[in-house]
This record gives sequence, C-alpha cells and structure tokens, in this order.
Amino acid sequence: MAETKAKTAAKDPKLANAREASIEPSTQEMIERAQKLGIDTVFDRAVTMKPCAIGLQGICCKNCAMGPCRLPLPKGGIDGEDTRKGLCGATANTICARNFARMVAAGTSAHSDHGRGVAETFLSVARKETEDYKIKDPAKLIQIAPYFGVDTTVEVDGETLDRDIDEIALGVAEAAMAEFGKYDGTLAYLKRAPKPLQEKWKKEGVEPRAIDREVVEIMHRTAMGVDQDFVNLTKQATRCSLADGWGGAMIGTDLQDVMFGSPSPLQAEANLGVMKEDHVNVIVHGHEPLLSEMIVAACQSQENLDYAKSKGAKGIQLAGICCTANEVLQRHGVPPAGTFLQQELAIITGACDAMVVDVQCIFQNLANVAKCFHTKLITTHPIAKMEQENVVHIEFDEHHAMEDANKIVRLAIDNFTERGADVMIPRHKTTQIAGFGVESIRYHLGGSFRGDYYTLNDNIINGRIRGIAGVVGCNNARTKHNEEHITLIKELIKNDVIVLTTGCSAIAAGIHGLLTPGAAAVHCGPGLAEVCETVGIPPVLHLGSCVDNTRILLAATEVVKAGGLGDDICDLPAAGSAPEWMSEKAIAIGQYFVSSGVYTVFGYHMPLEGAPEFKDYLYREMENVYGGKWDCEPDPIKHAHKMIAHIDKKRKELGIDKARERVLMDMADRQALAME
Ligand code: NFS
Repeated sequence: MAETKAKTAAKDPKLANAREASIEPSTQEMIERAQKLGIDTVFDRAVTMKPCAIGLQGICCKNCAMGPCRLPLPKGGIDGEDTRKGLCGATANTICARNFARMVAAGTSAHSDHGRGVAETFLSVARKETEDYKIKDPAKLIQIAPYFGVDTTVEVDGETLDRDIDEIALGVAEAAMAEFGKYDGTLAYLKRAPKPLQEKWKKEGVEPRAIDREVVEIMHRTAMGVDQDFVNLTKQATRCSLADGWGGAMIGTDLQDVMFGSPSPLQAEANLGVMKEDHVNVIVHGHEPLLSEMIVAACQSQENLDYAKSKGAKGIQLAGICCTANEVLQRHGVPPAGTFLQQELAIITGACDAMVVDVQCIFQNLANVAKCFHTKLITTHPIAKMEQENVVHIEFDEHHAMEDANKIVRLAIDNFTERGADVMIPRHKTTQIAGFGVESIRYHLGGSFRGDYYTLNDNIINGRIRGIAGVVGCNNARTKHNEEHITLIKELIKNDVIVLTTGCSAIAAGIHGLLTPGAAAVHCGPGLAEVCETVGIPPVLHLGSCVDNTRILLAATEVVKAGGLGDDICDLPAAGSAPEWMSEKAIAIGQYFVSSGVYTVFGYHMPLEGAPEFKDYLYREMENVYGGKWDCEPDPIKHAHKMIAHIDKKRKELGIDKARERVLMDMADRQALAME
C-alpha cells in the first residue's frame, strides 16, 4: 500500500480525528490505518462534506421542476404571520410534512419489500419448489395461521384433528402474499394489537389496507399539487407506517422464524476482532437473511472446510455487518464484525476475503475500498447492484439457494491466497448473549408454569424494574460512533429501566459489553440488577434486526395482556429511542411506534425545525390521538432522562409510583414503617 500517501488527522484538517469519531478502540485503530494507507472512510467524508442547512430543516421541496423551493426559517424565527411559500404556494408545513411522509414511505417499502421476499420464498417452500428451505418452527406457523384466517385443525367424523402442516403453510403463504396488494379489507395483523389501540386506528381511519397501497398513496399525496394539509399528510404517514410495523416487517420477522427457527438465547462474540488472520474471512452485510442462511450452511460444510484447508487456511470465519449480522447472530451465533459505520473498516483490515452484500445500508464506497485490497465485493440482489467494475454480481435465487451460497463461499476461499501481506485485524472483541424474542422473554421472565409476562409485570409493578425502553437504530457519521447508544443505554439501566434493543444499536451494545448477565452487577440500578441476577439475563436484551422491532411491539402487547399495567401500549411505563438514527427506515419505525402509543425520542436531529407547527403536531398533538408522540434530544443523558420522566409519569398514572419508593427503602426505613 502506498505509504507515500500517508496522512494523519493531526496534519490534515480534511481527515477525521479517530478519537473524536468513535468511542470504540478497534474503529479508531482502523480509521487511522485507513488514513495512513490513503483510503478515505465515511468518517473522513463527514469532515469534508457538510450537511445542507436547508435540508436539515426539512423545508426543501423538489417535487416539481419549478423548484427546488427552499423555505428556510428566518434567523430569529418567525415574527408574526408565517408568509413563507413555494412557487405553488406550498407552506413550510406542507413541504416538511411531505418530506417526512416520503421518508416513511421509503422506510416502509424497504422493510416490506424484505418481508415480501421472505413471503415469496416461503410460498416456494409451501409449494415444494425448493429443497433448500424447510419449516423449522411449525409451532410459530400454527400460532400465526389464525390471524391469516387459516384453520389449523380439521373436523373428521366429528373429531377435531390437527391439520396437515403443509396445507397450513400454503394457506399462510398465500394469505401473507395477499397482504401486499389485496383490494379490500385491512391488514390481518392489526388484530394482534391491544383492542383499545385497534379502536383508535379505526376511529382515526388509519387502518392500513394493503401494504403497497399505503406506500403508493403517500407518493401520490406528496406529488405536486395534491395533499396540502399537514395533519392529513401525517395521517397517511401513520397508516403507511402501521403497514410496516404491523404489516410487512411483522410478516418478515414471523416467516423468517417459521423457516429459519425462532431465536433463543445463545452466546457469541462481537466486533472486528472476530475476524481471523489464518482463516478465510467471509462477511455478510445487508438485511435479508435468505441468502446468508445458506452461506452459514456453506461455511460449515465439510467439503468447503476441506477446500479452505487445501488453500492453506485453518477454517472459514463467517461474520456479519448491519442487520444481516443480527439475523445470523440471533439464529446461529455468527458474530457481528461491526455496525453500519464499521463496514469499510472490515475491508481495511486487509483480511476480508469476501464481503457479500444484499440490500440496504451498503456504502457504494465499499467498492472503492475493496479495490485497494484483494477483497471480493459480491452483490447478490437484482435490485441492488453497483456500477464499479471490481464488483462481482452473483444473483441469488431461492430455487437454487444452496448452489449460489457454495459458489460465493468457494470464491472467497479461492481469494484467500490472494491476500496481501499487510493485514491488521484489531484484537478487540467481546462476548455477548443474544437471541432474545417474545417467546424467550416469556420463558425467562414469565415463569414456565404461568407461561405469560406475569413476572415481568410483577417486577414493574413492585418497582424493581422502573420501566421498559426500546433502544434501536443506526449509527450516524454526524455523531460520535456508538457514544449515544452506549451512554444512553447505561443511563437507562442505571435507573432500573430494562432495555430491549435491535439493529445497529444492539450490535453496539454487544461490542461494548452490555449484552451479558454480568453487565447487570456493573451497570444496573439495584432493582434491575436483582431481577437480572435472579433470572440470569442481561439487562439489555437483543431482539434482532430492524424488521424485528415488531418483536418489541408484540412484547409490549404481551405486557398489556399480562395485566396490571393498563389496557393499551400507551399506558405502559415504556419509551422508545433511536439515538444515532440516519435511515429513512428509522423514521418509518418511529412513526409506527408513536402511532402505537409509544413516546419515541430520536437523537442527533430531526428534519423538522423549519416547520415549527408541523413539528409541534408530531411532538405534542399526536399524543392526543394515539397516546404516543415524537421527541428529539441529542444529548444522551438528557435523552435518557426524558424517557425516564415519561416512564415515571406513566407509573404515576397507573398508581404504582409509590410501590417503587418502597422497594428503594433501606432497612432503617423498613423498621420505621413496621413500627408505625
Ligand atoms: Ni436498521 Fe439495519 Fe443499522 Fe440502521 Fe441500517 S443496519 S435496518 S437502518 S444502519 S440499524
């Protein structure tokens, strides 16, 4: 590598300062190594490319060719009437709400197209068109079938018998596919929500009809000259987001569980240090586990292991980046090599023999970084190709999935001998317990006899657990990598708030050692520590990828059903958060959480500042309609305390705030009480 290009941040203001860019040591090491090698990473580009100040405010409209019209907020704010308008007269509220709704549409389409891909593969399984996938979790299939109107039993001569599993599979597969484009009715999974929430959606007229339809309607309504009422636009943003959370994403999660197995707790490692110098290193990156499930099998096959050994490698080390990492971690214990912001760094180790990408969150710059090393960058999805010439495209097809996976793994093995001498794998790695889900929480916190969320509720009511937080989402190069996630999560568990996590936030929590039962004694308040130690769980539970945020919705619903904490999700002492968000998918997720009754705080920044009235609608008015509302707080400690204040407000409304004080009394207090 051309050392002549060597640069350091200290000398060059165009380069990121590694210590300011991330709190994570292996990330810092790799940023500096890249700079020495003259390879730019996202961290450096974030220094040279400043975000557009008008876009940041959310008030640039480019939905027709008379614009882009830009309506920045005047310095010092609006004095008197807000007269800002675009060429057509669109107000700042309209423009901002249109942009917001389009983010929801994009996010929903990403999760739902993923869900559709899974449903299509499941249909192939049900039709017996593929040998490579099977039904691994028939119990889950039987559990979801009734929502799709599919019978799980048959009457034969007056006797009720179990129906053939293949027939159930076909019924569910066809009904799931229909959810994307059916022309009447509303989505099947809405029935899984607490009754009062279903009634709110009905009253507001926001029950999603078909998943694709809600995305299309947003694109129509936000086109030039259509919907010009920010409240009405937000309504459609809600309906579309619900088609994501209670539709496409939920179908994705469930059918993945049916085909690949529902996760259960397991131990694995995390961080760039999981890569091995003497092994063939294969990294899977993206979101859909359809191919990566097969790659896991291909990396374990004796034939491929022998082939790797014949090339001088000791074995094959598979690792993941982003949510594909979470999918294969949750079900197979494959270690994540890093979060979203570490994707280029995995190649910069010089030890990545193949990076296999599918869809979403993939930097185009990976191709430029791969060019500097021997790494084969392999795209696999027909909708996600790259223009650079060094990228190999091996298109994945579920009908010959295993064959495709073997081809990819063999390419990686062949490439092992092409590795340069300049290899540097950071030694940092941690151990974590991942693999939680609605079912495993029930098992660990519900008690095997009661079989529900009773124990969890009981501990919330008695105050050992103050509340529940969902901390999810991305990294963002505009914030210090992992700092907000980790500071926020630590502050929550210190205050006895149990954390459910997904996405890159979950990977970050694993990398920083928060996903172990041992973390309870170090970081938790006394109540949460006691519960975690008693049942042997980490205080931060890894619930999977971003589509698996649906597991958080269902876990919250289980808590409602277990009783004692109100009738609806909005009654729970719970809050949501995406402290380092960057993706449109995060906005879709935020909107469906808010519309399901969750107070949801985003970090960094929200593109709403240019339209104070619309912002106020999201941050205040939505609560009157759905019981949940948006908020934004970049400071992770203040962010945690906004969530805790909300949790405490809900405890008070439920009349369980006093119980909490009792738990925290010391012995002297208890004796004093006994004497009264
Ligand atoms: Ni979620 Fe997954 Fe990560 Fe953000 Fe991207 S990987 S779907 S979008 S960056 S958490």
